Formats: sequence, C-alpha cells, structure tokens
Amino acid sequence: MARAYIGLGSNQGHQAQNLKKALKLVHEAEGVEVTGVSSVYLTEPVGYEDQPWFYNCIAEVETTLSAEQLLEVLQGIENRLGRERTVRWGPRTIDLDILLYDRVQLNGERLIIPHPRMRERAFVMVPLAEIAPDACFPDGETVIEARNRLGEEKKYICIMQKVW
Ligand code: A4P
Ligand code: MG
Repeated sequence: MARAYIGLGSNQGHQAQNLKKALKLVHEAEGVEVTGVSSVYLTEPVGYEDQPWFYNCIAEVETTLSAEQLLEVLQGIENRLGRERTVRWGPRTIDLDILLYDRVQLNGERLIIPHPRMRERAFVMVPLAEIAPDACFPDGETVIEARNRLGEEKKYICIMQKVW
C-alpha cells in the first residue's frame, strides 16, 4: 500500500463541483481510497496568466496501484469530466497531478515524481502543508520546510467550502 498526494485544479465551469466530482471518482476507483482532503483555495494563475483564477485543493490517497496505474486512473477521470487540452498551462475543467508517491523519485517520459514544479508553487505547497506537513520528498525535505521557503508570495484566498 502506498500513500500519494494528488493536486486538483479547476478554473472552468462550476469549479467547486468539478473538484467534488473528481474526488468522488478518485475515491470510487478500484485500489484507491481518499484518506484526506485540504481546504479549497482560490489562487492566481501561474504560468499562463490570461485566464481565470483557479480553485485548488489536495487529496491524500492510499493505493495499491503503481504510480503509472494511478496516473492512468487520473487521466481517465480528467477525460470523463470533459478536460480538453488546448493551451499548455491554460484553462481547464479539471487537472489532476500526482505530486508525491511515497518517497519515490521517477523521471519517466510520461510521469515525473515529485511533480517537477510543485515546490515553487504556493497553490500546491500551501494546501499540501495544511494536510501533510510532515510528508517527505525523496531527498528528505519535509513539506512544511519546502512551504516555509516560499516566502510571502501568497496570492490565494482560502475558501472554506466543503467539497469532501
Ligand atoms: N506528467 C508527468 N508527470 C506527471 C505527474 N506527476 N502527474 C505528464 C500528472 N501528469 C504528469 O499534463 C501533461 C503531461 O504531464 C501528461 O500527459 C502526463 O503524462 P497535462 O495535465 O496534460 O497538461 P498540463 O496540466 O497543462 O501540464 P502540466 O505540466 O501538468 O501543467 P502544470 O505544471 O500542472 O500546470 N495556476 C494555478 N493557480 N493553479 C493551477 O492549478 N495549473 C497549471 C498547470 C498552471 N497554472 C496554475 C495551475
Ligand atoms: Mg496536469
């Protein structure tokens, strides 16, 4: 059994509903159990800025699936919820990224773990630190240590909306 953290993001359609539906489908997937979910955060778009703000949250899961199998499940859910890929980093109904998978380091063509840009991103590290401050990166750094290195670039609002 592995413990993994999944980043969820939505900035199109009914964002809170999209997060809620995605969480339900993740939990219903064979071999995956959602064991925790952060608050939902309203966040300024990073990368491609000419798009609506995002709703972001993090789910903790326990899974018997390999990281590759988990990615397949997540991509199936993205497709089911109507994700269309147009602009890289552009608007999306739902984005599901594997952030951490135990303390595994992977540099595959289809899958890179830890998610390459996560440590610089407040929209990932703030909600992750809320539910898993002591979780470790493969190099031994904890989530709270990485989050505390982010400084004051905290352009987000915590919406205490229950999606789980
Ligand atoms: N891939 C490799 N590693 C992973 C992983 N750990 N988890 C591959 C998931 N996928 C992974 O992803 C492209 C390819 O990455 C996949 O085919 C998979 O094999 P994608 O979801 O199709 O495209 P994307 O999401 O546009 O690209 P990417 O690289 O995941 O984008 P990012 O870096 O996640 O950025 N601003 C705010 N405030 N909130 C956001 O949620 N999200 C992005 C997306 C940009 N700005 C944002 C947010
Ligand atoms: Mg993605």
